[in-house]
Amino acid sequence: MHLSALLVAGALLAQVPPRNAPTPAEAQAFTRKLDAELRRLYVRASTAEWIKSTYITDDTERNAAAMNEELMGYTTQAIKDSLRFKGLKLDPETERMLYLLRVSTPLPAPSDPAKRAELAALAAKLEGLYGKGKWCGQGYTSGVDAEADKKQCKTLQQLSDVLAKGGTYEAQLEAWAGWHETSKEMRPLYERLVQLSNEGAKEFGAGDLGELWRSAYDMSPADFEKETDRLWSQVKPLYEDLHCYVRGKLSKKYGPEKVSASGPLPAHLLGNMWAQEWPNVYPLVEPYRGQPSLDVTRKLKALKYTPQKLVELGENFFVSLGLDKLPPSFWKRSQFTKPQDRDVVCHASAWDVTYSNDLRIKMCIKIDEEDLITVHHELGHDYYFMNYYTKPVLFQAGANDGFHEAIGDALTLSITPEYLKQLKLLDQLPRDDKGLINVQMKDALEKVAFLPFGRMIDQWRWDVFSGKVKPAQYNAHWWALRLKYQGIAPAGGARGEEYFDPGAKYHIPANVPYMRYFLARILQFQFHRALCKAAGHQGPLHTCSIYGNKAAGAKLKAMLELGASKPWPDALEALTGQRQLDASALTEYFAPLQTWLKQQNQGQKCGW
Ligand code: X8Z
Ligand code: ZN
Repeated sequence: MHLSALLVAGALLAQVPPRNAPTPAEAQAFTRKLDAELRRLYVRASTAEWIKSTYITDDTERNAAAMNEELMGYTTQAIKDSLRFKGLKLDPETERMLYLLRVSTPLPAPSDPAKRAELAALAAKLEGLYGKGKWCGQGYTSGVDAEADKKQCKTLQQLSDVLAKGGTYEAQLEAWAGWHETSKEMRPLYERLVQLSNEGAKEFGAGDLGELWRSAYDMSPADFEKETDRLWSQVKPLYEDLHCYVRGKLSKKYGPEKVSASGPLPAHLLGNMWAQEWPNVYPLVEPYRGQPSLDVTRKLKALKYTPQKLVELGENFFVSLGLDKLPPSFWKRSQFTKPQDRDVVCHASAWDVTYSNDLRIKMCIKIDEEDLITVHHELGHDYYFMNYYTKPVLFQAGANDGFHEAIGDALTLSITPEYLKQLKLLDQLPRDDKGLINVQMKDALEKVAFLPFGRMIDQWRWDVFSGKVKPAQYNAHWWALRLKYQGIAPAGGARGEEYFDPGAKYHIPANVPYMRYFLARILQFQFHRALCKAAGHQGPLHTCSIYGNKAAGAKLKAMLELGASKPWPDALEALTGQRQLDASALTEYFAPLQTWLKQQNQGQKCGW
């Protein structure tokens, strides 16, 4: 045949698709069916998950694993089927659903049914181990009377209380070390989870699970990693200033032989099991004595706040912005307090169990300032759910997962001393610049101290999933990153590989990706700045409260309603006018404190 005739035939072939070639219409039909099937499976899985988390037994664990197994099997197959539509010109909605399908699960399963079942069982078991975790100490267990032993054993809450109160160096070390005993038995299970979920990730077309997780941000995995580094470098100087100042105070209290004036901070002395947020050391580091008290916890207790009342206070904030009240079912179905008669997962979470405004929170609420903040955080999730539940299930998610974590937190930035005084949770307002520095110090201990922790957790997992770090280096690498990012080290020298310290943090055994919290710590200030602008706020950012402002509420609602239907830069732009993540709102907010810290640290050799 003549060459030009061949070309013509080729061109004709290109125009007329082969009979079974996929079409855009088929892709649309595929996503419609996908939505219906996923909805059915999500509801079953999350119902079983709710029951398991509020009542941990072998039976509820097995039941939840079975439901997850089914969902995982369906997802793996659906992703494979969807590959038929790759390269086709699709409408944006269909295209986005197929994209979201691929990144919808943090735990991708291999298609081998036996491996899938094993992975589902492992995941349920690991979270259960964390939820049931107790430290029984040496000499605590009789081994005869299980009930009596249980009473002697200490829960995470009890051990955390020891750290929060900040007793002796030794008492805190004992509580810290005790909790870090509980995760030892997770190690072999976690190792297997890494193997199996990595196999799953490869079947999803990713190099490893870390890469799949980094694919969920509307940019390449490599670009996302660069973004997290860029953001960290924006806030690192502020963290180092805070670290330096706090170290000086700790060194003074415990002595330079226990806390060196130039080295890392001992991991057990920051008032928190993971040294992730430090507000509990506020009394130790308070910049100025003699200013009005900022002790909200004392007031909450004095005013006889109940868990229910704390949640109502949170709801009231959202309602003040013009958002709806929570549905009556929320109040019936939520778990606010720890049941006495059974093991539950106390780590706070928010749910829409049936993807239809079936909102709940699950917490073991304590009456203190920490949980006042956490209640707002969880309600932020529920208000996101409330505003997008009519969408296809794959769009029932945050613009990215960092957005979801940032909503409630952004509102807590409006919990100013003025707002607290209105609620009688503070007697007096800070009087002057000194009072302001006190307030900022307290905020920074929560928000700024968290940043390196938020950045490092998934660095560890990325390195584990990629194989860069082998099981024999799990613990060593964990502490290398804790040192690098947080400037924190375990007391008493290196922790060997007989420990599995990552497992002592909920999100590792529960397999919840963590970079979302790092993003959220930054995004919440970006949201706050935009909401304050919408509210017409004038003056420094740290003086703004959007409480009661309907214009700010309308802006927020417009973003919530999008769910995950658009790439996150679109959602960010709708609220802030910016298409990039930007930590400048955070540094702007803390500008007065940073200036003050620099003065205080003069002459010190900061860093570690
Ligand atoms: O896990 C949570 C929430 C549930 S999404 C309570 N947070 C992270 C943590 O506790 O480690 C909120 C702050 C960071
Ligand atoms: Zn959250």
